[in-house]
Amino acid sequence: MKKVTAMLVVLCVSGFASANLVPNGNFENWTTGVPDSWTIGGKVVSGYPLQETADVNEGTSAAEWKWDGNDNSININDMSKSDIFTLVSGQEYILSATYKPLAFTSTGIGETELFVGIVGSSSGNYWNKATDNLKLWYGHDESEPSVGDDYTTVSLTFTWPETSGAARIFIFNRYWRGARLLIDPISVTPVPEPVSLLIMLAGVFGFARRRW
Ligand SMILES: [Ca+2]
Repeated sequence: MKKVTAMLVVLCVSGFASANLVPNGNFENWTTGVPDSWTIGGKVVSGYPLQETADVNEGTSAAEWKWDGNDNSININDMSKSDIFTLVSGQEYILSATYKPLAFTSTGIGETELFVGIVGSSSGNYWNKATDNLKLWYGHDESEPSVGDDYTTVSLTFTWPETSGAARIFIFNRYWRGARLLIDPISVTPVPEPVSLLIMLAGVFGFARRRW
């Protein structure tokens, strides 16, 4: 019984921790070659992202992205973005992205960066300062993964500073031309408070006592 209870706790905690709020953030669902719940825009090359089913990090699909220019001068609302999800004011979250560089073309401009960030409904047309520094790939002169490396996860913890409501993930390219990478997945997960974790665990133990 102890073994079963321990298994239940592990399952429950891991299930809670993996509750990704980003719609189709794991890129598992596609319709006619387009990832569900994503609007593709900005300098993404026509036809991308592609569904990748052989080289995946989790599940059965990843998304292969390619850019042909710099998104710096483009209105953020025209860039690639997820469908909306809800964030709660004052709640702590983890923003995470797992990616794998496939190709790189130096622009000679200097640092090459791909950003993943969040924009809320009350923030208007600007990058949210709480999450704007999740850079997927800096380029050759940084100690970041480069072509040939396996999937790498980068993440940051933030507290949502805006009013509770709708938010979107934006993917933003800066100084990054002709480069390709796989992303699988992008996630936003709430950080469980110790109290709610204890209540959850107590519920699991109570359930185990009744059942066995
Ligand atoms: Ca996936």
